[in-house]
Amino acid sequence: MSGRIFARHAYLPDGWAQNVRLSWNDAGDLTAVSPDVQVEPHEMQEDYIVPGMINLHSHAFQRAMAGMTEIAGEGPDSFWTWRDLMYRTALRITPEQMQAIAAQLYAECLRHGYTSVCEFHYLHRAPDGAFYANMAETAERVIAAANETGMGITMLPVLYSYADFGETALRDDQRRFSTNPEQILQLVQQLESARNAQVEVGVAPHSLRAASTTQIRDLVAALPADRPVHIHIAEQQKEVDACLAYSGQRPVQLLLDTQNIDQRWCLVHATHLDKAELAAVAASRAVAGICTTTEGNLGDGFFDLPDFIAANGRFGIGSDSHVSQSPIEELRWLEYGQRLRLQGRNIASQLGQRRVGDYLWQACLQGGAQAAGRRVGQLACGMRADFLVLDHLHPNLQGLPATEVLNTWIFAGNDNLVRDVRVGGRLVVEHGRHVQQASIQAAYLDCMRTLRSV
Ligand code: NGQ
Ligand code: ZN
Repeated sequence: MSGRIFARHAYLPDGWAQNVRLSWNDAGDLTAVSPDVQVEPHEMQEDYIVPGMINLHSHAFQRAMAGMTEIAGEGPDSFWTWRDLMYRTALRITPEQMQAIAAQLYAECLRHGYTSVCEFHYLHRAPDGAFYANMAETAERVIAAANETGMGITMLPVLYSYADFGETALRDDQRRFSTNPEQILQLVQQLESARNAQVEVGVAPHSLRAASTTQIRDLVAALPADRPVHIHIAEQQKEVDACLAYSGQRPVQLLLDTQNIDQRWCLVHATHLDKAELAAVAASRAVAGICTTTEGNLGDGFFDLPDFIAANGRFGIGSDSHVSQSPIEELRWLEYGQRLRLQGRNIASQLGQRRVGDYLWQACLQGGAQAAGRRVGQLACGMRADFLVLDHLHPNLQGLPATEVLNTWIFAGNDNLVRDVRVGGRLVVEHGRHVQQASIQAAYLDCMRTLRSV
């Protein structure tokens, strides 16, 4: 439904503007963004409106195990021991559960300020390793959850053919992920009819471990040119070592050498980069997909944010394994990780933007929008009407100059300051609650009861 709203302060591409009217059409696209206008009688009015954030990396099913792997095992725990536990969960999820978990997750993400997600989806097959009668069954379930909750989505069917470098055969517990490039292209084809202003479809070779460089080249070459391509890269030191042993090159080096890396690419994690790789990724205009809370949870290491910013690198944030559903926590950790690592302060900033919160929100909107391949991330004509109304009555925000709003929201306190959320103009969160919260939560709890009972 078309609509409009008046904001005393709205965060536009150039920063805060005053007395802004936002208008959108039936399709959910902004048709006018006009600053310095007079409020009209009976017009809907708000204090602070900001663009919704893009969550550029998600494995929705992992929401069901968040918090369940924080128990020390017999030997030293690591990313790899966590992965074994994650595979156990992955083997049990039914398509119905997939949808219930994704809907709960997306409703939570919306409530915290994400309005788009890039879903790195690899649970394609049934638990016995056979495809479902409908090959796109699980991908369609995730898209249905996005549509149900109002979340904008970029569905990325994942190419997963091998267990490790050198085309090692898949492990038995990876059987649900098994795909080749032809199958991924078939999935993309099948999902074509789901595409609209809310739904885009790209692809994701899982990693250089799980897909060969030839496969990746073939897949990307066969994909329509404007579609996003995401890949996990250099998340763990062990992966870097294995890549060196296999190819003589580090993962990012190998990727840059064998693929045409440009702005359609999102390099997820990109944690372990040497200086040359960092400069090359920045120059490629690809987006680095940083998932701070998951990277912290899994003990990955630090992304070299200051050098990447200095090289004009593009980046965004993702909640990945969903130990957090809040962009605020993601950004706070992103900055605090750097402060702890470097024993300094106010790291994420640039000459033109000294305010860390503003710099991070803006940079991640741009990087996230590019990674999503959708018209999102800014309040401007022709873009999706995806925005957040912040709670101006909260003591942290009441009477606050707009210039302090993002820093205060991101760095002070823990209350959720997102009051209302609109995606494509549609009201999906009102007074802090998702409009379908009760039914979404009931289905999720039902699903969790079943999952926990086994
Ligand atoms: C994933 N997650 O695909 O869910 C991965 C683990 C892997 C993260 N990298 C599996 N955080 O990398 O092999
Ligand atoms: Zn991931």
